[in-house]
Amino acid sequence: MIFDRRSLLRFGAFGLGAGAAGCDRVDASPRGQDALGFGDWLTYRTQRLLLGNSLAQEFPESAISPHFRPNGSVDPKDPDYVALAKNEFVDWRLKVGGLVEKPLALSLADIRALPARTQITRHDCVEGWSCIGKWTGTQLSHVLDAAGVKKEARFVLFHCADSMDMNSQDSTNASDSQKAASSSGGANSSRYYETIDFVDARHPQTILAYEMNDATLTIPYGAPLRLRVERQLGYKMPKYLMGIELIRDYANIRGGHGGYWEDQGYDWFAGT
Ligand SMILES: Nc1nc2c(c(=O)[nH]1)N[C@H]1C(S)=C(S)[C@@H](COP(=O)(O)O)O[C@H]1N2
Ligand SMILES: [Mo]
Repeated sequence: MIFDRRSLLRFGAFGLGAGAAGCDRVDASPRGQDALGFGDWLTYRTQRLLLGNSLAQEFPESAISPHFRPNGSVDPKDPDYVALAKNEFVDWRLKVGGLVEKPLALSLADIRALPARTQITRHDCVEGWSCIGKWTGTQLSHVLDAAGVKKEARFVLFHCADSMDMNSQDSTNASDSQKAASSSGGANSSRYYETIDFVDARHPQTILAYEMNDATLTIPYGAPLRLRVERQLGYKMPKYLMGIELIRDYANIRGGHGGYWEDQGYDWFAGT
C-alpha cells in the first residue's frame, strides 16, 4: 500500500472532510463537534468513515520484539493492589457495573473461561516508540454481553489500581494510605483511568488480556488484566484493571476529558 494508515488519515481529513461531515451512517462524534473541538471531531469522523471496523495489522511470531518496553506505572504501590498481587490475584475481581442489566464481579478463572483470542500486534506509544507483542485474552464484547449493556450507555470507563502520583519517588505531600483512601472514581484520585466508545469496545481485536507472549501477564505489563485496543495509541490501553463501568458521558468524571492522560491534555481520540 502506498499510504500507511496515518497518512491516509491525514489525506482523508483534507480530501473527505466535507463528505464525512455530511454522512450520518457512520458514528456521530462521541460528544458532538462542540465538545471535541473541530480538529478532533473531524479526525474522529474521518477515521471512522475510512477505516470502519478494519483490523489492525497482525504480525508473525518472528516479529515479536525481544524486549517489550514497559511504560507508565510498572509496579503499583497502592496497598490494595500490593495485597492482591501478594496472593497472586486469587482475590482480585473485575467489577462490571454502571449502565448494565446485571452487575458482575469476575475472577480471573471466570475470564479465562470465556472464549479466548490471541493477536500479535504493534504497540505505539505517543512518546515515539513501538514494540510488537503477543496478547491473549477475551474479547471485551463477551464481558459486555454477559453484563447486558443498557441502551443509554455510550462509553466504557476503565478503573485501574495504580495511582499516578505514587510513581515518582519524591511525592511527599500525602501519605500512601491517604492516597489509597481516595476511591478510583473520586475527583481527587490520581488512579489511571480511560474511556473508549463502542466502535472500539466492540471491535474484534479489543481484548482483556491476561497473557503476554504465551506467559501469564506480569506486573510491569498490567497484571492481572489489561486492555488491548489495537487501533489506538498506548495510553488508551489501561493496565491493572479493577473495574469496568458503562457510562453515558465522561464530562463529570475526574478532569472531564475521558482519561488520565486526556486530563493532562492528550487527545481523547488516539486512533491510528
Ligand atoms: N494503569 C495504567 N495503564 C497504562 C499506563 C499507566 O501508567 N497505568 N500507561 C499507558 C501507556 S502511556 C502505555 S505506552 C502503555 C504501556 O504498556 P506496557 O507497559 O505494556 O508497555 O500502557 C498504558 N496503560
Ligand atoms: Mo504511552
